[in-house]
Formats: sequence, structure tokens, C-alpha cells
Amino acid sequence: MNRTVSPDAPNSLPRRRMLTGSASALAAAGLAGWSSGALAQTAAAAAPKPLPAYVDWKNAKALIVHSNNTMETKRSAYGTSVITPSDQLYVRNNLPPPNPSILDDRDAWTVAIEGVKNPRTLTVGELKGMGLETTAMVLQCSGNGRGYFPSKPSGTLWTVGAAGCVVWSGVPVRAVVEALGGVAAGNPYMTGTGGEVLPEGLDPKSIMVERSVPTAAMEDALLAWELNGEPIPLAHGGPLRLIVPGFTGVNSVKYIKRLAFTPKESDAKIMASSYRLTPPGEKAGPDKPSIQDMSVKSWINSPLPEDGTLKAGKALIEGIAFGGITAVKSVEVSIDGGKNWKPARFIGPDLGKYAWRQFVAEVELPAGTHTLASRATDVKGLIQPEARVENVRGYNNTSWSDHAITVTVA
Ligand SMILES: Nc1nc2c(c(=O)[nH]1)N[C@H]1C(S)=C(S)[C@@H](COP(=O)(O)O)O[C@H]1N2
Ligand SMILES: [Mo]
Repeated sequence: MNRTVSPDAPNSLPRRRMLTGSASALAAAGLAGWSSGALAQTAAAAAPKPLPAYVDWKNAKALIVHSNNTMETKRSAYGTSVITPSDQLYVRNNLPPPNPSILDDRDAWTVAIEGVKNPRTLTVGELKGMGLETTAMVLQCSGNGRGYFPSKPSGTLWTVGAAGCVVWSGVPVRAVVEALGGVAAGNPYMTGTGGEVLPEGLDPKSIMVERSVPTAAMEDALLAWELNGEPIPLAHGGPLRLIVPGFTGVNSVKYIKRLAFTPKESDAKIMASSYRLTPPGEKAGPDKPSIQDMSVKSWINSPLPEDGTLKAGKALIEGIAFGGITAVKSVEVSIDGGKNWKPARFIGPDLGKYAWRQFVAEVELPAGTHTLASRATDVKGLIQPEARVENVRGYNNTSWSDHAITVTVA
């Protein structure tokens, strides 16, 4: 079989089928015992981990299960619609999710709003009467693309799948703040705290999910109760989630219990030293840049190496592109590893500056091996870079060459 293997190929369906196929072929030939050790190993490596119970409603075929708390969307599963269905959306929990009973009475969930002129604890029921907005946005883990770092940083080795384009409905944070008299003076940060019950005996600061973003981010932020038209599932932060569009996923705090305008950034570890852009060989800490707003990025979702050998001739290159904190303006594709580029066309609805756009480009692929790449530009003129920025934890990988794929055409 003539296939070029990409870093994410071992998890792809066709490849698993191929392995299973060769195992049963050996069995049929009476050779199973001959290499049973090797076969068992191959089967273990290839067998997909089952979905944990709290996400058993997800589409297992669309996901790579890295662990109970980390699942990514397969590159081949993004399809050709703009919205990522909730059952295909990646999951990333720093801590195990709370007890599902927190969803029993969603409207009774409370969030404390602090650092405003008139601080108050509000229920979801009350929030629902204070304003309504719907925002489409790219939810992307800070470590998406970590799998392409040759240094193999610690953390989940995501390829492209720790990202989705989803729709949230909720109350604008600024409407809540206005109703409570405005932000109290001297509070440049908006700090969200997750509602996980922390295990005893550990320093809460070392494990709690608490993130600070500039107060200005509240302009487009939501306290959301709906994801893609349904009450937010537990896995994605129901009953209430802080949504900070344009910022990496970690800043959108699930099961939010406290939203505080604060004079300083949180001193929780997840803020002070995790999620920092630390150059290789240096130590993470509050002096290093925080992983917050996202920048321009794109990748190809079709064709993929796991599609097998392609037929020479016309081919459609399809993918997605987004600007991050700002809108995406255009995207180009290359079939020769980035030597030459041609413009791709955006298709489908434009759901606003925080959403991704689908793109398509028609190309001629002659027989041979080709490296396909995409490169997006945002409205400010920033171009997706060729190279990743090396950093200890493998954050913010927007490199177009890392996301390029090699296909074989005959
Ligand atoms: N309360 C809480 N919020 C959280 C997390 C968490 O563990 N707890 N994980 C963060 C991280 S690192 C990411 S990438 C996103 C993942 O969102 P998702 O699981 O809905 O895809 O949620 C963020 N918000
Ligand atoms: Mo993340």
C-alpha cells in the first residue's frame, strides 16, 4: 500500500482498519501464533481507548481519546461545514469534571460577581434576564499543534484537533457589569474561577482553574449557558461557562463560580507559571508572556494522507482558517511545500471575526508526492508564519509548515 504517513495517521480510521485487516489475514493463513506477540502489541497500539462515561454521548469515530480528560477531533472528521458539532468537539479538563448533579437544576447555579461597584451572587436564572448574545468562535487549546514540536513537550500531543468552531449563547459580561454599577476602579484584570471541588490535602492554588485576562476582554465575553443550540453539556462547562472569544481555550473557564475584576492576575499556578511562553532552557514564571490571545492560523482537512493514493488531475483542497483575536482576511494554498502559493476561496457563512472560515482551492495534482500547505493572513496583514515559536510547553503552534501534509498521487 502506497501511503505517506503523517504524524496523526496512526490514530486515523483507515489505518486502524488496515492493521486489523493484516492481523486477520495472518490469522486466516494460520500464522497468528507465529507473531502473536508483535500482533498483540500492534493491536494494543491501534485499539482506540473507549470514551469516558461523561462523554459517552460523543461520536467515538470522530475523536482520538488521549485520556479521560483529553480527546481531540480527528482531522478527517472536521467535514465541510463551518460549525463543529458538539459530539465531535475536543475535550480538555485540567481536573476531572464536577459531579453531573450540578446540571440537575441549571438555573440554580450561582456565580459570584466581584470587583464591581455592587458585587452580587447571581443565579443562571437571573443572568438569563439580564441580556442575550450569541457568538460563534474558535475554541482552541493553547497546546493545539504541540504534537508537531520535535521536542515533544510534556502535555497532550495534540495535532490539529484541540479546536472547534462553536456557537455560544449567554449574557454579555458587560451587561452584567453595567447592571452591577460598572467595574470598580483599579481592576485591570477579569479573573474567572472554575467550579471544580478541589481534593483536600493539596494546595488549592496548585490545581485550581483560575485565569485572568485583561478587563478589556469583557467587551466580547459571555457568561454562556448554551453551546450549539443546547444547554452546555458538563464536559464543556455547563451549567455556566465564561467565554472569552479570541483567547485560547483555557481562558474560557468552565462551570464558572466566580467572576472577579481584580487589581492583579491570579496567583494560581495555572496562571502564574503554566500557560507561559517560555523559551527553551528557561524557567516558566509570571515574567514570561501569558498564553492569551490567538493568532492567525489555518490547516487543510482534505485531502489527507490517510485517504490513500489520490488520482492525478484536478483536486479540491479544503480546510479552515481563522484570525484569532482578529478576523481572517484571506488564505492561500501551496502544492509544493510552500514554494508557490495560490489564493483559496472562502465558502460558507461568515459567522464573525472570532469564527473560522472554510476554504477551498482547485488545484492540478500530477503524479508524484506533494506537500500541501495553507497559509492565512488576518485583517491586520499578519501572515501565518512558516516556523513555530519554540517554547518549553509547546504552546501557540501556528506554523504552516508543521501543519502541511504529504500526499501521494498516481
Ligand atoms: N473549570 C475549568 N475550565 C476549563 C478547563 C478546566 O479544566 N476547568 N480547561 C481549560 C482548557 S485548558 C481548555 S483548552 C478548554 C477546553 O474546553 P472544552 O473541553 O469545552 O473543549 O477549557 C478550559 N476551561
Ligand atoms: Mo487547553
